[in-house]
Amino acid sequence: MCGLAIEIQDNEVLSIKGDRQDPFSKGHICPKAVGLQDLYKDADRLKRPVQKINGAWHEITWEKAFAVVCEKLKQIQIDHGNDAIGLYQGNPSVHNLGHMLFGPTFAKLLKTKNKYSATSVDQLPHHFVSQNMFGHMMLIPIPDLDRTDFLLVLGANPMISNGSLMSCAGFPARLKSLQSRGGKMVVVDPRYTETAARSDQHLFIQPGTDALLLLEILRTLVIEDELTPAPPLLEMMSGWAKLLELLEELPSDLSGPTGINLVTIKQLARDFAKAKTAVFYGRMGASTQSFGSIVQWLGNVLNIITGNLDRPGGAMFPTPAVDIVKALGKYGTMNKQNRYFSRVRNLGEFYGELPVAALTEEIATPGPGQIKALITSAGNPVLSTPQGNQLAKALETLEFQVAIDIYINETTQHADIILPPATGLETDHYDLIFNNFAVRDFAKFSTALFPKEKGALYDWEIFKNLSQGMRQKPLPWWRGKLELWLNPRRMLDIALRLGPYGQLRTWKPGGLTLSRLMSRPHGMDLGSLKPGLPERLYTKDKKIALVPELLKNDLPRLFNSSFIDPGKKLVLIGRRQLRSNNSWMHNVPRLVKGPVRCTLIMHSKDAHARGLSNGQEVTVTSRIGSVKLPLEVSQHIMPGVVSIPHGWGHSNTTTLSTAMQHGGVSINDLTDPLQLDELSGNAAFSGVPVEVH
Ligand SMILES: Nc1nc2c(c(=O)[nH]1)N[C@H]1C(S)=C(S)[C@@H](COP(=O)(O)OP(=O)(O)OC[C@H]3O[C@@H](n4cnc5c(=O)[nH]c(N)nc54)[C@H](O)[C@@H]3O)O[C@H]1N2
Ligand SMILES: Nc1nc2c(c(=O)[nH]1)N[C@H]1C(S)=C(S)[C@@H](COP(=O)(O)OP(=O)(O)OC[C@H]3O[C@@H](n4cnc5c(=O)[nH]c(N)nc54)[C@H](O)[C@@H]3O)O[C@H]1N2
Ligand SMILES: [Mo]
Repeated sequence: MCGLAIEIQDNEVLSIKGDRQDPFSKGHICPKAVGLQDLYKDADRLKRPVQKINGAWHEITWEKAFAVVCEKLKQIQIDHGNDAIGLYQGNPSVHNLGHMLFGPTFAKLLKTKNKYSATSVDQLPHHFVSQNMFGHMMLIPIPDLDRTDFLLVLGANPMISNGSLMSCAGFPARLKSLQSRGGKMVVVDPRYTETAARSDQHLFIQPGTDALLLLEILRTLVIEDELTPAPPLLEMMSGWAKLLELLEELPSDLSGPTGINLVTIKQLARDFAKAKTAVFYGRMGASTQSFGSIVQWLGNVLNIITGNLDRPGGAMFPTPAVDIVKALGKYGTMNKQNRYFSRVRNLGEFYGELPVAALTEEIATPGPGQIKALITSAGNPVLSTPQGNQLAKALETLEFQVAIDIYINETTQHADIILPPATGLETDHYDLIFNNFAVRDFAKFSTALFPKEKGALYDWEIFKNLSQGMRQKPLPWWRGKLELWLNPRRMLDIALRLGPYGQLRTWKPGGLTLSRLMSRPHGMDLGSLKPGLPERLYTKDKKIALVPELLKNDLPRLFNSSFIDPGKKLVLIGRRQLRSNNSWMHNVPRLVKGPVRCTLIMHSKDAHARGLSNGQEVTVTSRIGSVKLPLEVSQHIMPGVVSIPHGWGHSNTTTLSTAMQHGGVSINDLTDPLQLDELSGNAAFSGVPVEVH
């Protein structure tokens, strides 16, 4: 979403800089954007479909590839039933316009219950909680970063990640302006992160205990300080009495397991409440833990009862040019959860997806409904999902595997056929999804800089062909014609016209169309976030559900949980790095050069107690497996906590020449598929018990 100014000559990139005229990113750029030129030129990137025959890869034509894939998939469904096909969609699928628009049709045609995505190793609790509190799984409150006076960050590292469910295209500058207008940022994180280093206050927290911290904050404000929302706000919610009751009946002092003392927690609560405006922001570390949904719920409650929901400087609902909440409309409100369950472990679905922590067992466990064929698109689950090493083994037992991906990597190397799309600088972009989670309303269309290679296909063209091949019956003639006519630009144009600023919605001259948007290559600023409650709520009674039953009923699991004493045993967390992008940009030399980054960070006290020293190779062992990597002794982590960055572990059987040299190990060879936020099914990566030798 950051504007880029790219200088080119013929087919060569001369320079990539931040676009200062972009009203949203204002010149911000990160190393990944500079790396786009290397992706464009990467000799390891696939341009033609490849098929594995007797262990060796051969280029084949698109016609043959589509024919083989569709024939195989259909045959497997005839032999074993529809659910025998598994589908996993990875992170770039939501950052890719064509994939977003054409992937869903194909997914639906598969008629399988075995659909998975990166959502259940990421933000699933946010959707789950929004569904239950606001009535719509995509109606997610976003920090109004540019106007807030107090930003409370739990489990996020926006100095590195640039904000997530808080798309802000240049967090460092926005933080600077927050602090220069007298605002404060408090960071609660088991590691003294790059963001913590820029904060006004940092608190170490024992991984997985944020829910306890938030309950103590709420008890302080509501019970001790008798905070009561103003009548208009009370009118807008249901469940205030239930909240009072719940907080009154809390077990005494919950602070112990958090490692933060109660006095500090109470002070934090009061600082938050007394700030002119304040906002709780919880992300990966707060979501991918055993109580991820409870944390997101209580964080929302904190924003709501302090009057900070839907007001400038608090948490607000964006109004982007293509409003996914409105576009999904009723679909997003239908409470599609737990309609069916995973075969082996009975994990509930959410909006047609099962938790990806169940994928390995669904492939590896024989019986009716077993996955026999897997399709992955824009994903690398061997490196990104719990017990990835076991998944890799399971993939070898499949009857058929196909990947839509640009690389032969740790996951796609197990495939029979890979269908590679043209991407990056070769493709148009409009951010259909992340404008819905941005701190400012904004629209920008970036046209492809270079044409795709002759004979190459885009993701959307691949999906179009696959959909055609998977249809059991030909479409009625008019649908057929429509399908032929549709492409991402045409679809986006319609969506923009129908959107909140669109020509068809506003009927004003100057209403948004794609051509109007394209005439503004730096993008269009659509203003600060706008209040919109209660109208925007999708709950039946048009009120915020402050204490949804499902969440309240999950509290006993929290209270009965046996927490590890802070500092007593070692627990593992992950981390993100500025020059990494999950698992897939490590083939870009400029993003991997320099000192080894895949290290185990451990507090000096813990290292000393084990007689370990900096740089030494150590073995880290969890219930699932063990990995060896160099130790990095540090003061910048909580004693008792160790950290491995996620996205490494490049195996030398791929064709990623650069990534292989910088291999590292995968944290997900240690993470445990049984450790979940049981309510939503999201993987709980934070706080995996480990031993280090
Ligand atoms: N332990 C631990 N595990 C984690 C995380 C963590 O913090 N800790 N983070 C989790 C999170 S937040 C996420 S989002 C996931 C990410 O996990 P995944 O989505 O499974 O994996 P990525 O590493 O993003 O891999 C993306 C794949 O898409 C391909 N690709 C890139 N561009 C395109 C394109 O335009 N089209 C197509 N078809 N393919 C493309 C790349 O080659 C790569 O193979 O990992 C999760 N796993
Ligand atoms: N450079 C770069 N940017 C990225 C990505 C990338 O790979 N590289 N990935 C993108 C993606 S897919 C996503 S989802 C976003 C994620 O964006 P963020 O959520 O901002 O990124 P993380 O670094 O995963 O932050 C999680 C933080 O939670 C902390 N943490 C771990 N366990 C706990 C816990 O139990 N409690 C608390 N309070 N904190 C905990 C970790 O120490 C870490 O600092 O980043 C996006 N941006
Ligand atoms: Mo993510």
